[in-house]
Amino acid sequence: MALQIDVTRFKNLAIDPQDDGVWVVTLNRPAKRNALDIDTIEELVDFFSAAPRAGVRAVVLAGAGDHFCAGLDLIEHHEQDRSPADFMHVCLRWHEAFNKMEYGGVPVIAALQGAVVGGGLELASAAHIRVMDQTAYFALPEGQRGLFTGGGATIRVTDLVGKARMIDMMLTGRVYQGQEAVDLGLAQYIVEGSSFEAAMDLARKAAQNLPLSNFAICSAVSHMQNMSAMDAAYAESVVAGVVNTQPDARARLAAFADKSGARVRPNS
Ligand code: 1HE
Repeated sequence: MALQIDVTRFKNLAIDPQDDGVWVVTLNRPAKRNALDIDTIEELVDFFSAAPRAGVRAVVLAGAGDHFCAGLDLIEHHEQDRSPADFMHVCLRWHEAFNKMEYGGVPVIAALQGAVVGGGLELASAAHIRVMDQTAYFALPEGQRGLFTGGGATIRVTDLVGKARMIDMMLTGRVYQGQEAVDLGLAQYIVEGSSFEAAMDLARKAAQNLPLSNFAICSAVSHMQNMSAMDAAYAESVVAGVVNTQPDARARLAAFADKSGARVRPNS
């Protein structure tokens, strides 16, 4: 039986399950520009730990207000005057949350607007697809604040933009926006209107895939990046063995064979 997610237990996230299996998860502290305090991180761990076993077919991750996320809650960090060990444990909780997102097997589509900065960019980069609107901008201001990234940017943002750009962003606080951000790989889509509506369209499309296919796409690809090419090829064959023989795929294959299944065509 599927796990139940009690949406009323979330305070900093607004969680809205929709009929088609797409769940909208909204960072909901717009007055604080959705800065990530420790309670928000725990709620992300909670939701993304449960989602793969709760029948969630896809997630749209959004931020309330004009900004997606301002990163680490600098006020909380300042007030708590943490020890090195304390902050290491904070970072480990961030990694727990973001790894659950990236490796959980449920497609996560981030809808971006305004600031996607510091830990906000670390959060966005753990999503599988990023959609930005015309207001969205990306930066890593940690260097200017006397800080360093602790939520996985050294891995995920470097994967997206490459080592030289990553170091430049950190050293100089360089801001990327608009089409240039897409060209660099910080987002896959830029839209004229609402990034939320565009992310919903993509999520509904992904949710029509069989869950086991999506599980493989949204966990195996990331795991395989961590393996040697030899091991990744072996793991790929094992995953394909399971996914490509799933009984639920037979109807889709039959539709292709009897020519009722959709063909792949270029965009008109
Ligand atoms: C915050 C935060 C925050 C806003 N922590 N409270 N991140 C940063 O360095 C980004 C810091 N934030 C900003 O540069 C700006 O706030 C924004 C560009 C995001 C938005 O600007 P604006 O003019 O709309 O808002 P504001 O007036 O600066 O802030 C509004 C409120 O949000 C204000 O609180 P108020 O109670 O005085 O009204 C701000 O204090 C609050 N706020 N951002 C806490 N980040 C695991 S390591 C990760 C390392 C990092 O992420 S470093 C953080 C990088």
